[in-house]
Amino acid sequence: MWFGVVTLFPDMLRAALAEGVVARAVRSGILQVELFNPRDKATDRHRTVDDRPYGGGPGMLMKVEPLEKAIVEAREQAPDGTPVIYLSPQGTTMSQKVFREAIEWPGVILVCGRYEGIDERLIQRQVDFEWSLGDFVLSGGEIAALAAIDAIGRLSPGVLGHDDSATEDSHEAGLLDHPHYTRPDVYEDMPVPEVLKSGDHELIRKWRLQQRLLRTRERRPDLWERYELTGEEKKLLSAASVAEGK
Ligand code: 9D3
Repeated sequence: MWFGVVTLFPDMLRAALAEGVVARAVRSGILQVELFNPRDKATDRHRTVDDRPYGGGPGMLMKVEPLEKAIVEAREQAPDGTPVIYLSPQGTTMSQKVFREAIEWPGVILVCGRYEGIDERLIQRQVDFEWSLGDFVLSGGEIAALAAIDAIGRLSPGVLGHDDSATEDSHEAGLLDHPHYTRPDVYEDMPVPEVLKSGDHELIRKWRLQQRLLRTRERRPDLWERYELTGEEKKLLSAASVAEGK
């Protein structure tokens, strides 16, 4: 998978991509990340990359010409058919579903905005999709681009150790993860649930599944609404209510 990132802060991406499972995949060549800085395309003495908004108001926009030149250079180097994504608060919220579609693409060009954003005509001319990280305010698109590279990268074949650790991820199943425990057996008076030490793998599987169902119902009504319960899962939930005396 090929990633091109258009950013005024390439060092932010270099730093984040220097460590972890995705970094290893970049070093081994499974993933490729190329950085394109609009500042390198600025032609004036101060290498200006911002400009004032028509209509006034506080804040600046990214200057059009250097930004478009950087996007065009990324397009030229990208594999044919690579879409351009603008990271923006107005975009589709990123999700495992969005990323599952993206791994079918030959690559992605991620355009990071700074200041108040980019000129609407550049979106019309150059952008195929807009993606958001969620409903909160960031200072720019770099952190969102890193989130996309990490999430898409780890879905790419060969990036994770064993083949299906990505499809076993909790969000793939539509349920949250169960709780996890490691040593010591008793920590600050808090014991590990007995079932996890029973050695009964079927009982452990059932307990974990039950925990995932209870946590999803409690914490994520949005996921719960869409979730289709199997017969076994209905049984595990009613068993939990009985245990609670409800
Ligand atoms: C005047 C209102 N603006 C600032 C409070 C709106 C605004 C402009 C630019 C808000 C954020 C940004 C920069 N954000 C991003 O580039 C961004 C982002 C985000 O802020 N939240 C969630 N996902 C993303 S993806 C890119």
